[in-house]
Amino acid sequence: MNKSILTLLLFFTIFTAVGQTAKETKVNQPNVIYIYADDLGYGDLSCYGATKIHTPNVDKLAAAGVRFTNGHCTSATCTPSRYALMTGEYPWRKKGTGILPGDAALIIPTDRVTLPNMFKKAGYKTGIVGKWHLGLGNAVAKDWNGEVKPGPNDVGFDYSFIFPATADRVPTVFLENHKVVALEANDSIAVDYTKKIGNDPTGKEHPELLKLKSSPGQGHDGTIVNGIGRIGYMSGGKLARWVDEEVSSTFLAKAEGFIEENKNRPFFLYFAMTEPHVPRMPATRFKGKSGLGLRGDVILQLDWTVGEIMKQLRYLGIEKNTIVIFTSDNGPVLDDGYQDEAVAKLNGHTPAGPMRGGKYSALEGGTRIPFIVRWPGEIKPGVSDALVSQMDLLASFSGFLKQPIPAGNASDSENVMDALLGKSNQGRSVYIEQGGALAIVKDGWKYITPNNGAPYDKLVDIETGNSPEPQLYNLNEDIGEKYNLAVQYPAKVKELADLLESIKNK
Ligand code: NG6
Ligand code: CA
Repeated sequence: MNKSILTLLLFFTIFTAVGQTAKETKVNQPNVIYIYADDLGYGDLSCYGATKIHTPNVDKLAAAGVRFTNGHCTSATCTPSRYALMTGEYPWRKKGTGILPGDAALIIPTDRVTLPNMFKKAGYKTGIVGKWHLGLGNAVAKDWNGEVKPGPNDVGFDYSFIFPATADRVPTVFLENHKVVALEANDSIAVDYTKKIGNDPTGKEHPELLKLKSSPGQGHDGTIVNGIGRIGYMSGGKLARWVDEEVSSTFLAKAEGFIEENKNRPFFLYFAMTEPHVPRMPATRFKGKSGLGLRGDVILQLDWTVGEIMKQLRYLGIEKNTIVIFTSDNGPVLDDGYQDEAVAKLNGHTPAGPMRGGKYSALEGGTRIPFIVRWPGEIKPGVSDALVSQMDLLASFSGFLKQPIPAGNASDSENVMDALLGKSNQGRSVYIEQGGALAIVKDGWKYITPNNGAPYDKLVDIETGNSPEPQLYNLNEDIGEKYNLAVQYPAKVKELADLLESIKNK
């Protein structure tokens, strides 16, 4: 064999080996897209039994993946659930993890293992597009006109395109990699949650200017932006303010941009949608389409958006190599502060499905939400009743990607990867749910700690699960938590109360 043939052979061998590694890496490092709905209930999707609304795109995800009937967020509101998703820790262990105002400081530690920095360490490109609601900067007082940090890019995201808090809270602007998008130099932004600033009319002073009226007694009467009263006050940044009807398509475009840019390497995308959180302001083409009012319309918008992402994955040829997880940050609510006819046009729809309670509640409707995992070729489609939590994604993917978690980090997160991939019916065995009160679930038994909070939240028309008496439910037989068995089973109550205490003190 002469020299040049040898060189050629050698080159060919190396080339093939490299090719194989690349392919192997792909199988071992699938892309992960985590789609997070905001306030979507267990019963809000047709694949979870809804008959008054049709969500064909999410249904397709479910039909091709595992649909969990016992999937959970940690908490019945947004910030704590997102805190747990990021850190792998129960949010109630840390003070200040309740619903944050739009000017709050960052509550995720920058020196700890997080879901995105774990992916990053494993070689992934990481991005977040959508609702953040975990605070920005080091303090409440901050300059919104420079780089607003620390923020998502300091806790593990290579790329971020977010809004700071909720769609109903100021500042109503997007930040891309910590900078307010489209901010003009001569129109600086200021934000205040204690008093009115600037000259913009507020909902309180000028209700006649509102295109969406706030519900009596539910605030939302601060600065008016785009005809909608917000929580909090802002001035300046006129060009930077979003138009609610365009928020969803803006997020979609940014998510698609991130996927396109990273299609050739493993990526993790946290796509935090704003639907169906208030204010519900769908794009024109979805208005009136659901027959259930604006809340139904934005669920159709959400479903369509999920379909667009799936279409892009197919188009790019990375569908098989991408795990898509779809879930929600807390249970459903109808009237959450605006007169948007969510109640009047409900038409028999049951947002929490068979569950009692909803957003803000320690009852199952608060934290049992849609949870779907899809990975074509790797996951056998089916329905699973394994108990899984969003908080478990950190330990599960760390195990899967062989990224050990240093002690003292993500200590409440459990590796339930086999359950997530539908290979096992065994999820976690014990779980703590956070409404106003804490509740603990084990072997289908649920104990809600006694407390003196109001049993019913009149403003949002939701049972909170609060009671001065201990509550014990057998979820296996009574998913609707109708029969309190605490008096019949005192030993069970004690066992669960003790277990809860020991987990709290761990
Ligand atoms: C509540 C708001 C509600 C919503 C919620 C946060 C009032 C009366 N209600 O305080 O409208 O913004 O906070 O929702 O202000 S979450 O999904 O982000 O947790
Ligand atoms: Ca929410």
